[in-house]
Amino acid sequence: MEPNEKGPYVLTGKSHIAVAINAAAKAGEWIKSRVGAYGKLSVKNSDQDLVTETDKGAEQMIRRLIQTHFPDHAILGEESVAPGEEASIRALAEARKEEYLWIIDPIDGTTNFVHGFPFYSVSIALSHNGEVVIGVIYDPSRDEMFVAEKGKGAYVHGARMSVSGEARLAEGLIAAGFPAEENILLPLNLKGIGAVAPRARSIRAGGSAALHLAHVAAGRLSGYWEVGLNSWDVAAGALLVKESGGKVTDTIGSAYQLSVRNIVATNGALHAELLSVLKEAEATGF
Ligand code: 2AM
Ligand code: CA
Repeated sequence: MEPNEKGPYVLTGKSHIAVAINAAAKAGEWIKSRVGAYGKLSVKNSDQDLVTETDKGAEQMIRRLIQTHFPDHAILGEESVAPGEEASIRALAEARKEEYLWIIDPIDGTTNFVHGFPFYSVSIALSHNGEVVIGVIYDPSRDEMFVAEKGKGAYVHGARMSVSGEARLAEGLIAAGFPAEENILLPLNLKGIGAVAPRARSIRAGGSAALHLAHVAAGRLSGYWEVGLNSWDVAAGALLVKESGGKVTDTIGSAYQLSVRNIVATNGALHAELLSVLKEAEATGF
């Protein structure tokens, strides 16, 4: 290389993706060791909206690991934002102006974690100028690390993932959610479930948005939708699905971006059909 053609100089450079994987693995192992011993349990908005000392400890662990390597990057983590929809929207609106923003859900599926039901995950995304470029989701119960980098595909255990091939809802295994907020969000999602269940092959609701998205990416679910989520529930999973060849929009079909709270992620083939059933049922949340 000629002296005037030098690439960027990186001192002890550890890649973004390596740091994300390392943080998810370390936090996930620790979280798993705390099942049944999660520390103090508190409620946030309602009796259904839980947080434990383990959620907070895991977020601190992930923050420290990221800050060690990238002290200039901004970090948005679920447990550092006040509870409630308005606070979440405000926190994201401020944070998304940052060039590099890490978006963390230390435990996605806290209710499952508290009960010892093995369906929870660590979700870590990195956005660059508002676009997700790295998504990592770790499932400690199955020791599965789902990894995606924009433009480079998505992988689980080093194997390339691709979405499933079912072309019709009638052949699809579709996941949904039962949100903690019971006045608006729970009834809306129940309305959607009522409409989709008779048309799909079957419905599942595992209780972790991030893991649902990882399973759509891996071709184990045909699709997933849920109304009323936050950026940290879906940022990493949205990239996993896209890089596996799937489609991610909001519930009225607009392209995914960080502020999307009502998400639809599918194998692409049955996306339009799922959107139209939700629309017909008036279950889009718009
Ligand atoms: P959590 O465990 O990180 O809270 C289940 O329906 C999904 O909704 C989970 O991914 C869960 O993530 C998320 N969730 C639970 N309570 C929520 C709330 N009050 N607002 C938004 N998402 C919530
Ligand atoms: Ca969480």
